[in-house]
Amino acid sequence: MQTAAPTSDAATRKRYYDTIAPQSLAPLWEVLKGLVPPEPRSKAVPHVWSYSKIRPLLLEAGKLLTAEEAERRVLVLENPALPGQSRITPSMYSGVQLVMPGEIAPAHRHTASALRFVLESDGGYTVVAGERTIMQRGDFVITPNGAWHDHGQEKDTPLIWVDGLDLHMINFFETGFMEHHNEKAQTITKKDEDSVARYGSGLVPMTGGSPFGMTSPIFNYRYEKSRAALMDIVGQGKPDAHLGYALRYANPLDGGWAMPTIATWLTQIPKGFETKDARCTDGRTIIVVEGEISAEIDGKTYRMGESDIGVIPSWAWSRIRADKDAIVFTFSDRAAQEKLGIWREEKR
Ligand code: 1HN
Repeated sequence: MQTAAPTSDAATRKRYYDTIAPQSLAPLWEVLKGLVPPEPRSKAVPHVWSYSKIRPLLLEAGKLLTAEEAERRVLVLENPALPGQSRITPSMYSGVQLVMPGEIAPAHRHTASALRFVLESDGGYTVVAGERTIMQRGDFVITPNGAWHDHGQEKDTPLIWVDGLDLHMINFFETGFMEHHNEKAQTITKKDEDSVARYGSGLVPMTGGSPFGMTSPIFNYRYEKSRAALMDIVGQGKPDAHLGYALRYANPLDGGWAMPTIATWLTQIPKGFETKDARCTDGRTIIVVEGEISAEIDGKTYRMGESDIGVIPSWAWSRIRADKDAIVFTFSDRAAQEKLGIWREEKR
């Protein structure tokens, strides 16, 4: 077969590109390789934030402005490769939020779904769609898309948690709406633990659908319960080679992920155990709840202790060794990727 000779030189092509540009036209062949890479090349980099560094800086912000002034008093966890974009990974927002004693973070609602993973709380609460839940360390709390939510602290200690939001997915699709409530705190219309009674005991209502569409009707997955379940399976059979002992948070109505876009799970890794190398297309944020781990991400080792937060970008090889018995909470954009049929993983 004969190979076709180039038919034009670079200067001629450049003149052609200049001709078509004013018509809002561009040559695909100049950009095709970048548009369709052979495998994911994340714009994010691995990173670990030490809670002992975050905490005093966050408390300093507590003296700088009120939760009401700020609307949400949060230090954004910015991926070092994506400064100024409020992204921990390209698709996910994350930050560390502080509510000071006596404060209320005012009620609002938006299209983005949010999760809270509680780091410090003595009596802090959030109200979601008229139901109040007291938050404790390790609780995984959901604000479903479109649900009114306000947070408060009536005790005299700071209330601190990690936020994870799908807002870059929402903004990518240009589907975001936001509204402020006309009251600082929404009216509580439900009994405490109403959702737990209806959905959280292996029973669900005989009639009616989910109050939150595709999001779990349980909006506080209490650490006390999750930890007890996890610890009950520890030592029963071998840990998963790539995860350790792992349980995922599930929507009791359909068994799927608790949130439509964000996947969440909890793992226990026994001291001395090291997971095997794996990589997957979801960008993951990990929070050490208990113990100490060494996370090896793309060949670099990061030591992490309690409340430290780490990010593992899409398609980065990683493995975790527990230096002390460890419990790790993870959230990622896997739930959205699975719905689109594009999630992939590779294991060694
Ligand atoms: C939000 O609503 C909260 O409700 C926290 O606590 C962080 C970041 C961006 C947009 C909305 C909250 C947020 C947020």
